[in-house]
Amino acid sequence: MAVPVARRGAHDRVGAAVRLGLISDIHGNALALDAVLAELEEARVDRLVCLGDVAVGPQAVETLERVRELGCPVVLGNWDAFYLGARPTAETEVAGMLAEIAEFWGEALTDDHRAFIETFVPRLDLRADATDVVCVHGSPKSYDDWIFSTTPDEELAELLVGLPERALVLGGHTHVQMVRRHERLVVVNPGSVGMPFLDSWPRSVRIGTWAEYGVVTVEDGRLALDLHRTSYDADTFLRVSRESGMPHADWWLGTWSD
Ligand SMILES: [Mn+2]
Repeated sequence: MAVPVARRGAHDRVGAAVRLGLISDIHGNALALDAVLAELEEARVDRLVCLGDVAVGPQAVETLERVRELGCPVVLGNWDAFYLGARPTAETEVAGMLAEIAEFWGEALTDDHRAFIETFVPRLDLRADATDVVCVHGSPKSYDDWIFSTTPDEELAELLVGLPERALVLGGHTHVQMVRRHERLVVVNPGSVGMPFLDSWPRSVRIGTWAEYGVVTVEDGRLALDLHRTSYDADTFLRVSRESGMPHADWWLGTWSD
C-alpha cells in the first residue's frame, strides 16, 4: 500500500493540495478492507485516516494487523474502547447480544493487539491546505454520539460546540454515509467499510453486502467530497463468520441483506 506513514500530532500540516482517504467502522471485515484499500491506492490519496471501530468483527486479528501496517492515525471508536475495558452504554437486548458477540471476537486479540488499540486517539486535528480538519468517531464530545442527517439542528449544535468556526468534521459511528452542513462546518461520514447499515441504527440492524469509504480533496479553497461504495466477496466473509463459531450466528447473519 503506497500510502505514506502518517505522523501523529495535534496540528499535523500536510501541505497544499491534499487528498485524504477515509476509512471507518471496518468492524473486523478484512475482505471489505482489502477491496477498499485497493481502490484507495488507485485513487492516489496522500494519506489515510481511520475513524475507528477497527477490530470488532469476525476477522478481528487480520483487520487490526492490516490497519497497523498502514501506519495511519486511528481515532478511537466505541468498540475499540470495548476491547480496552469500556462497557457499552445501551442496555437493549440487541446491544446485549452484540456485546456477547464482540467478546467472542475479541478472544483472538493479544496484549500486543490491545497495546495497538491503546494508541488510538479520541480526536485527531489536522490542517489540510488552509482547512481545519477535525476527525472523531461519533462526535467531538463522545465516540457514543450519533450524527445523522435527521439529527435536529439544535442537538447538532450542542455536539459541535467549541470547534473552529470553519472546519471539516470527519466522523463515523452511524455506518451511514452523510454530508451535512452546519453553519460554516461541513460534517462528512464516509460510512462503514465492513458493516454498512441499510437503516439508521438503532431503529433496526440491517447490514449491506458492500464496502464504503470516502475521499476528501482540499485544494486552494476548493473542496471535493467523494463517498464510495464498492463490492467485495461478502459470501466468503459471511461463510467465514458462520464457521467462526460465533454466538447468535443465526440472528447476526440474518441481519445481512443484498
Ligand atoms: Mn461502528
